[in-house]
Formats: sequence, C-alpha cells, structure tokens
Amino acid sequence: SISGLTEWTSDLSSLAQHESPQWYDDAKFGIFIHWSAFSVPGWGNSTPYESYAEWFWWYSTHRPADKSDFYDYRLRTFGPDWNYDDSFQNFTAAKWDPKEWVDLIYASGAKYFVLTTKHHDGFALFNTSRTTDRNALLYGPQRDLLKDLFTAAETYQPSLRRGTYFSLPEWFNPDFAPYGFAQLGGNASTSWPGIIARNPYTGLDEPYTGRLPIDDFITDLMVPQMEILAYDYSTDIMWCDCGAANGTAPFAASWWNQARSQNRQVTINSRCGLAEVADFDTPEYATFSSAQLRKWESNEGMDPYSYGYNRATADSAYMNATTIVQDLVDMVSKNGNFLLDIGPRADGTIVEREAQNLREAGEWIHAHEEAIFNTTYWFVMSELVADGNNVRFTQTDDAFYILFLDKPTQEKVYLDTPLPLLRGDVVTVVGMGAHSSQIEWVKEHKKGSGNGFTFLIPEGVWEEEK
Ligand code: FUL
Repeated sequence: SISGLTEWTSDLSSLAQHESPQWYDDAKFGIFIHWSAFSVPGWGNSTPYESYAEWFWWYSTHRPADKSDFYDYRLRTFGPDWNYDDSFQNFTAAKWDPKEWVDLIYASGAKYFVLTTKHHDGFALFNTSRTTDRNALLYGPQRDLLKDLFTAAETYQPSLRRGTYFSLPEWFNPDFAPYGFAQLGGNASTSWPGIIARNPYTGLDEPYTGRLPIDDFITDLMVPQMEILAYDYSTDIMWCDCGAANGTAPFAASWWNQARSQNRQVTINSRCGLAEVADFDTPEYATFSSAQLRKWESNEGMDPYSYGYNRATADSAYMNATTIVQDLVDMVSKNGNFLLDIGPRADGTIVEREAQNLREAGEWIHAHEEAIFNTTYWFVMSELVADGNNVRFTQTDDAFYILFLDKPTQEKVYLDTPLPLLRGDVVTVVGMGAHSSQIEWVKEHKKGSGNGFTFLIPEGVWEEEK
C-alpha cells in the first residue's frame, strides 16, 4: 500500500473507484488540438457530422461512407496515384512555434490542453520506438511534436495541464484487422473498421508506412504506447478514443499507482474501452440540459463540423467568442468541462480567426474567472429563464454567481428560484454579451414575493454594443 491507501488493482471494482481529480473539475476549460497528417489534405465538406476532415482517409477510400465527395476532392487535388501516406512529407510543422500555441491557449483562459498524439490513421506525434516507426520523429517534421509542446507548456505549470488524445484503434493498420468491427459488433460504415484501405483509383492497398513486426496489436503496440504517454511524457489526461478491444485495466492500475507514488493526480476519459475506468463522460458536439452528477466534458470543434483543419470552412463559420463563453458557462453550470477544439494547419499555423476568437473569449474568461474556475454547479437548478433572461448559476464556498447568457432585458429581474443558501453573503452577477466582456457587478439580493427573489441591475453597467 502507498501512503496508507490500498493500491489500485486491475479488478474492475477497484478501477471503478477512481474519479477525476479536483484540479480537473476546477479547470473547466481546455483546448483540444487535432493536428496530424490529416491536416495536409485538410478538407471536409459541410454535411453535419459526416465530414470530419480528420477522417479524410476513411471517406476517400470507402465510397459508401463518403457522403461529401472526399473521393472527388482527392482525385481533383492529388491525382490518381496519391496515397494517404504521401501526406507525411507535407506535414512539415515548418512554421510551428509551440510557445505561440501555449501562449494562445493561456490567453484563451483554458487551464489544460489535449493534443492528438495518434488519430485513427496511426500516425504518432510522439516517440513510438519499440512499437512502430510510423511517427513524426521519422516522417514529416522529423521532430518530437508532443515533447516540444509539453516542454513549451512548462512555463505555465501547474496551471496548464497537459493531456493526450490517443485513438485505441488504428483503422487501417493490417495488425488491427483482427480487432476490427466484426469482433466488436460495430457498424461497418462508421466505426472501428479494421479494414485495410485501398487506393480507390489504382485498386491497390495503400501502404502502411513505418510498421514494425509485432505479434499482437494490443499487447505489442496499443498498451506500450499508452505507457509511453503515461511514463515518458507524464500526461495528465489519458484521452482515449473509440474504445474497442483494449488492455486498459492493467494499464490504468499501474499508471494510477505510479501517479500516486509521485503525488500526482491524473485522469482518464470514458473512451478507453472499459466503462469502469472512466473518470468523466465525453459527449461530442453535444451538451446536457441539466446538471449531471457524474463529471463530464463536452468536446466540440470551433469549426462547425470538423476537429481537424478544414480549408473549406469560411472564417465567419468558426465559433465566435460569445458562443464560446455561453457554452462554457452553460456547461460549467451543469458540472461539465468544455474541451474546445482547434485544427491547426500542417505547417503549424493556426487559422487567425480561430486565434482571434479564442483571445476575445479569453478576455472575458480571465476577467470573470472567479465565477467559472474552482466553482461547483448549483444542485437546485442550472438553467432558468428569468423575465426573458437566460441565466445560469455557479457557486463557491463564499459566493453565489448568477450568469447572464445575454444582455439583460430589463433593469429589474425576478428569479423564480428559492433564494440560494449563501455560505457567504455575496451575490455576484456576471453579465455577458457580444461586447460586454469587461463588466461585472455585485448587487445585494432582495427577497421578492413567493419563493423567488428580485434584484436590480444598475443602469449603465452593460456596455453598448459596438
Ligand atoms: C471521434 C473521432 O472519430 C473524431 O475524429 C474526433 O477525434 C473526436 C474527438 O472523436 O470519435
């Protein structure tokens, strides 16, 4: 036993007791980064939910799934002889400054980030030696991108935690085929295909560059790579994707024991293939309408339909600062975190509009951080329409926050809720609106008739829209 506590074992009853740490609950806002070889084609059409640009290979090689003409785009852009792995050489990171990324993440107000260390295409952004050569140290930028990003984030420790997205399956890896959809009962058109990709124009199998001989995908590749992320890179968040067959139970037990022995707290999401090890749920492009007892984190692209870079997206389509703040407030009021995704280009640059919107949201978030971070949701109620105002609630030990999603409709607002039991005596009202990012005011509550309470919003606190 470590520090008097029982060690984690790979028994599901042991693993089920692990929960997301306090820092994760307090952190509320993270930036997700989808960046890899898929950033080279960097294209997806705008059919909702069916055109993730990071699925370029899947769509362009599997016609029945391709509802957004990736196939034609591929032919038009790269010609008939092109294979997906040809994108490696153009995944250059030539203009990449990891310091700029972490500065932007910090400016956005986020307290953590999660990088795609390996997506379904199996191309790793970290040192996978011993398991495969299919990585950015040997192909493309020839650089340990994960290490450089984690190192750049040192400046902000411990307030900027570092996480790793990791796709359990490699959809097109012939070594994964034995664990493909047939064994999992999945849907062949969308999930865990385990189907070797074929160049649709030549009819030849696409190469799977960098494969090393292994006996078993799970024990010789998947689990060792998770261990590399945990022990060599010290990830704070193991953000798996897709579930599928796995070796997660023994991995998680060892990782948590090691973390505890180092006095670190780490966390694991719900997509590592075993419900019991999930510390938090991960709704995708979705949220909840009420508070959830179980910790959750919604993930969503600033691009309306894609996580990876999508050159077909117009600047005006990226999620704006107001929506970022509204979504964050809404999620936090319901016990959620918000993992907001950006898709950088293959050269490492970030779409300027995305960066601008993040910085603008960050101004509001930094100015009102006490109403967001280190708060808990109000168990009585999370959302309420009060006199036409859409409001949310958060609280701490000494404050109760009423957050307006939009400019208040009137000066006097009646909240039809029982007066919150205040542990301190402060009611802070934080407003937001397109251009109201700097305002904040405190107003004593007044008891109204019935259960609710009324408060006045002083004149002039809301900036005129510019
Ligand atoms: C999904 C993936 O298939 C998407 O490409 C994206 O990575 C999202 C966060 O998870 O399952």
